[in-house]
Amino acid sequence: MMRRRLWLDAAVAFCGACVLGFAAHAAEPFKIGFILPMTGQQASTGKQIEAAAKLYMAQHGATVSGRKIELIVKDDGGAPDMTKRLAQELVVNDKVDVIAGFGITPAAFAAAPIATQSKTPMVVTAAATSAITERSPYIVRTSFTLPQATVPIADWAAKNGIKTAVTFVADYGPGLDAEKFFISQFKLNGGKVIGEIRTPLKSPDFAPFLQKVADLKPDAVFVFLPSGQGAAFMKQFGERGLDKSGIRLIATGDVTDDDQLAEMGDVALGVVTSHHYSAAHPSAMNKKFVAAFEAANHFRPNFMAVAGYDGMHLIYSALAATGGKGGGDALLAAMKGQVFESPRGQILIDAQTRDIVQDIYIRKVERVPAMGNQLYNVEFDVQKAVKDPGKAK
Ligand code: VNL
Repeated sequence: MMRRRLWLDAAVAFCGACVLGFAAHAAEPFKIGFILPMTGQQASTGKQIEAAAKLYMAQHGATVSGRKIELIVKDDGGAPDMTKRLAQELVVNDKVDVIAGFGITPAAFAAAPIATQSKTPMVVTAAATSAITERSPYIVRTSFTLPQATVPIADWAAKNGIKTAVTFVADYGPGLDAEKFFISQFKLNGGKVIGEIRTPLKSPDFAPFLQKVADLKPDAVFVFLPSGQGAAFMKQFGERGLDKSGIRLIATGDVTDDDQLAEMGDVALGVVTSHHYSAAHPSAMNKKFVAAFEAANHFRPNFMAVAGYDGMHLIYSALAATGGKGGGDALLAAMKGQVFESPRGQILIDAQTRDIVQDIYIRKVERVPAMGNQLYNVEFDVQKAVKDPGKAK
């Protein structure tokens, strides 16, 4: 009896040490450093992604495998020098386990060398130039690529009586990707591109460029502009009477962005776009996501929000796969090849390219009586499991 007591006491004492040791380990938080444009021209992208990351944490808890999750959000104002400095500070001073966000391509490019040098996984939840994932072996993307979103609308256009087109893109990485892949796919389908227009990224005045479109009289104008510029574009398109000119407007879904679509008004009706996410995507998971997001934020989630939400999922499940230990290389290995259901549909992180493989939908802007008679991108066709065509070259 006595001996058993002793053993028991010893076991309890030993286990107590165990728990203490574990507690010390568990007390160390797992830090995720988001770098986002919270101010400036791309501020809506920062607002959407931050809101989505917080929603994910509220729904899934702030602890993974005994590690407390700490979210740090830094504002780079969309300025790449600032992005680089913040990435350095987050890695060196804050000792974050993952960096994430990156609202525009130049910001993602600026942070890539820091990810490589420090072996820190870098989850890109916005920027969408194809080449980004090639800038560091530590980059993983949950947003999309412009070639991926563009090829399906070039197919749709050619099959729907559009024979001539003018391209109209923001003059930097993603716009040049959209232009290149629209032209090659549209030509492959027998179409003819009769004009190529590029608009400045910073504070563009679309009027002179729209005049050029009117003069060229194509069957359609294909547009890519980054999230946040769609409403201004659509307003000027309408003011110049282009919506009644017989020139069809087609675009990637960045233009009929859910963040601004409700305010665009009737000028947006009937615009056909291709993209990976619509707030009106009719899955059960998306309906729950949109309802929870709107209840928490009082605005509609857009494609940036979904990429932020899925970026958090990717990080949570990678951390769980390492049993809470983390570590740059182990996390990265656990992110590669992940397949999961997103509010947009099923997605895959391609283990070879670390880029996202996803369905691309063809959608048309309509008023939806069942959703408060508001404007939505209503999906009517899909290309399944589209890999980034930019990687094939
Ligand atoms: C980019 C691409 C930015 C698509 C976007 O919105 C967008 C980019 C800010 O790669 O810079 O819709």
